[in-house]
Amino acid sequence: MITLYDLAFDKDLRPSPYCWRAKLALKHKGLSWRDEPCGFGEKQKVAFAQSQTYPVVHDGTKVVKDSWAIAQHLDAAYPDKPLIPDRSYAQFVNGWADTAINPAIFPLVVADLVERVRPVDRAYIVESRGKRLGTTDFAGFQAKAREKGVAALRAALEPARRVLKDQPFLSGQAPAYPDYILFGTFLWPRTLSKLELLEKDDVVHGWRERMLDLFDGFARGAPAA
Ligand SMILES: N[C@@H](CCC(=O)N[C@@H](CS)C(=O)NCC(=O)O)C(=O)O
Repeated sequence: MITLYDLAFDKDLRPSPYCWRAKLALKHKGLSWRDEPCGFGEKQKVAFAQSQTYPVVHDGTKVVKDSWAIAQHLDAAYPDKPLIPDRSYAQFVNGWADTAINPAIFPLVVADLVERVRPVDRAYIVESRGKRLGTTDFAGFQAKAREKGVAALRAALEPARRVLKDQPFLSGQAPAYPDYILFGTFLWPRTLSKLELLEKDDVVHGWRERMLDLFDGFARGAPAA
């Protein structure tokens, strides 16, 4: 039995890009799991894993924290349908999404994010994200960020665009972990915000639609703002 500790917002929204990576990786393997929703203030639920963040996976006797480690664990424990056929490529996409794409999206949806946490988590998120941004005027910060930030994000996606001009998925003819990494990143704003990040004629938009269709529309059907 696999248990996934997934970050939960108000109305059971599940925006975490890293938790999405783990859920999509489990789906790719055809594995089912027990869902354990956790708020920001419920870190005691993952204390057994010495984790301060979600996702955490408890698989039999194995406890794994961090989405990258979870993907590697799944490939080691369930070798059918590899998630990471090319480690260097997947690691590059992981680092690119974490350091270039996620930080480009965060300012664009930060007010939507703060608004949608569980009420009990509000004070924590205002303090922690306020410290990160240097202001608690999240609406003002988000509005200003959107003026140039959407175009900047689209420009930052160019490496993916170049791959997706030649093939349907970042991983080739079929999706694998590099696709789940970037797609998880898009599910984060999709879950929290009405803001459209991509133009319809962008090949990245077409790819995102294909990803939304995977696993019988698993991600498409998830609750969103
Ligand atoms: N490197 C970690 C990052 C996980 C992470 O930062 N998760 C966020 C949610 S998106 C979290 O749990 N944050 C807890 C907090 O901010 O208190 C991974 O890949 O799993």
